[in-house]
Amino acid sequence: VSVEKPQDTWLVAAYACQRRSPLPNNNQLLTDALETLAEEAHFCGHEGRSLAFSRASSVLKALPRTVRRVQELDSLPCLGEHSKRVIQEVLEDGTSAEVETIRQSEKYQAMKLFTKIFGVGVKTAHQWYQEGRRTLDDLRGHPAQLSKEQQAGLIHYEDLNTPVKRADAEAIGQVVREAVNKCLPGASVTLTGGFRRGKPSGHDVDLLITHPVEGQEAGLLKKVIACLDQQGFLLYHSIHRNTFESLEDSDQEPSSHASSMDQYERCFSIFCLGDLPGDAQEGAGAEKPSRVRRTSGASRFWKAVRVDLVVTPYSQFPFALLGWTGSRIFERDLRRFAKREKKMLLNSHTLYHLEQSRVYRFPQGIERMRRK
Ligand code: 8DG
Ligand code: MN
Ligand code: MN
Repeated sequence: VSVEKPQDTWLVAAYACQRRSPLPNNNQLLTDALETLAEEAHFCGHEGRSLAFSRASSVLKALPRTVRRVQELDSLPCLGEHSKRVIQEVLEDGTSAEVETIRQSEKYQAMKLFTKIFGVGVKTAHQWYQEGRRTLDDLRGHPAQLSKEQQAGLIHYEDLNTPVKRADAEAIGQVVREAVNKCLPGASVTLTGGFRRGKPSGHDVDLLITHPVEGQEAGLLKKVIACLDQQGFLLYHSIHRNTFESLEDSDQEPSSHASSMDQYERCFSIFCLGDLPGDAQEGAGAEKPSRVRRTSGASRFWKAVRVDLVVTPYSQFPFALLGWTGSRIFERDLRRFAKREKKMLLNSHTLYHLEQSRVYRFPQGIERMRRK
């Protein structure tokens, strides 16, 4: 909770899960600068440093007003010397020399370009950079060296780096809902990720699928994907198997490594979204441009959109929903808060008391959440 104190300073909680994170950002110039530094550190494999800059940015996003003087920051948590120095520079000069140097550097630009390809992480991007590659065309020349995922990422690079609007996300959610219900009546599809946080646009569409009868969800994803593929909705998909060891089957503590990856069965896909908003207004007489596969034609009525589909057993759904809603910093801090302050281990499957060795169940949890 952030409370405005009279003398122009703010009280902001140190854990992101303890403060309001409103959508309007009053300090975009400052958070952009800090996020460039976070990104650059990430590109160099300095995760601790990257996290520190991300946290600093997250704190500024919680402020109810634009920062004007660096003294206003004295009461704020998570702002290190380096962050404060950069903030001061931007406040005084409108820009930070360090940040500008990074943004103009060849390495940063190549890393940014490459990591924006679906299926490319920092490691691969860095390897390409070391090999002297700088442009997408440098990669297109050697398709055999790319994974299937990366090839799809390159083909649809522009679309996949165009923000997805909420209306498109809802439309895709509806298409998936229909396919899911054809395969398994009674199953539900929930839009999560940034859209669940209220963002008007995002980089992908995150959908959680479950069924109120535990166990019914087994095998569902494969059927749904087949159904969607048959209708021509999928430009790319890869299913990843569930590897979660149920806690009932093991008396070991859930693993506590910091990764945000969970073990639900999921599909990373690229949807072909036709019927873009606006088409509907063209009137009944207009030819309805339904989903079309990629063609070389000049005019396009479709767009490639990244979609994450995740299937969860009903009993774990509340944890999955919490874990997939984000933001990344919020999730990280929620887990850190659980561990440090509550001696609990939280992940996208479960909540576990470390000292009482107790697993928290959520039997009626979903119903209770729905009623709210
Ligand atoms: P955006 O798409 O609009 O850019 O933002 P977002 O929706 O917040 O980001 P995201 O990359 O789509 O991720 C949404 C949330 O899902 C994020 O908090 C992290 C979480 N998430 C993954 N992968 C995994 C995973 O494997 N397990 C869990 N538990 N969470 C994951 O992205
Ligand atoms: Mn998302
Ligand atoms: Mn996602």
